[in-house]
Amino acid sequence: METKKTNLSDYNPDSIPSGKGMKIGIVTAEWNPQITNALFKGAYDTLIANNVAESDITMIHVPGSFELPTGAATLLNSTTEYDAVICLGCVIQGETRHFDFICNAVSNGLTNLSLQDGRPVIFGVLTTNNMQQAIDRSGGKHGNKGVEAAVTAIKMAAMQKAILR
Ligand code: RBF
Repeated sequence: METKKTNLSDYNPDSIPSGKGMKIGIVTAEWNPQITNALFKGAYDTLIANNVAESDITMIHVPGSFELPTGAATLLNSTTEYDAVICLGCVIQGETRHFDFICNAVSNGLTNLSLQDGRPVIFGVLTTNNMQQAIDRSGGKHGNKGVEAAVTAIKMAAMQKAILR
């Protein structure tokens, strides 16, 4: 069990189930693309490293983090039976109150969607004070939140497969 996380990319490969046969959707926001592309790479590589087949991963883009819940809902409502959807975004605190509105909307939206649908919708969104903090958490000194999001998706999908199917 994790009690303290020092690096977002740290996980024990032996402690997570195989992703073989899992269908995973990834929704990536286009705002702050240098960060969200790095989050995507972290998530994608982690899924592949844990036996999720390339053909079982679907990636879509949405304009900003605010649209992540709608992007995730679109995948969950499609004919493909996803086992989990990972949402990746980066919201950086600015001069306006947009930061709070966007962060609240996306966290509530993803939580509500996951509870309504029943399947895991993973919050892979960086909410930082500045660009440096985002760089540090998208493959920099604090690891990559995309890696953490992919590990969470596999763990949650495996938990549901064990109990529901
Ligand atoms: N989207 C993000 O994913 N990250 C941001 O840091 C971000 N900042 C924004 C700041 C302002 C002033 C505005 C207007 C939008 C921002 N968005 C951001 C985009 C937002 O998520 C959404 O795509 C748009 O508001 C839709 O028009």
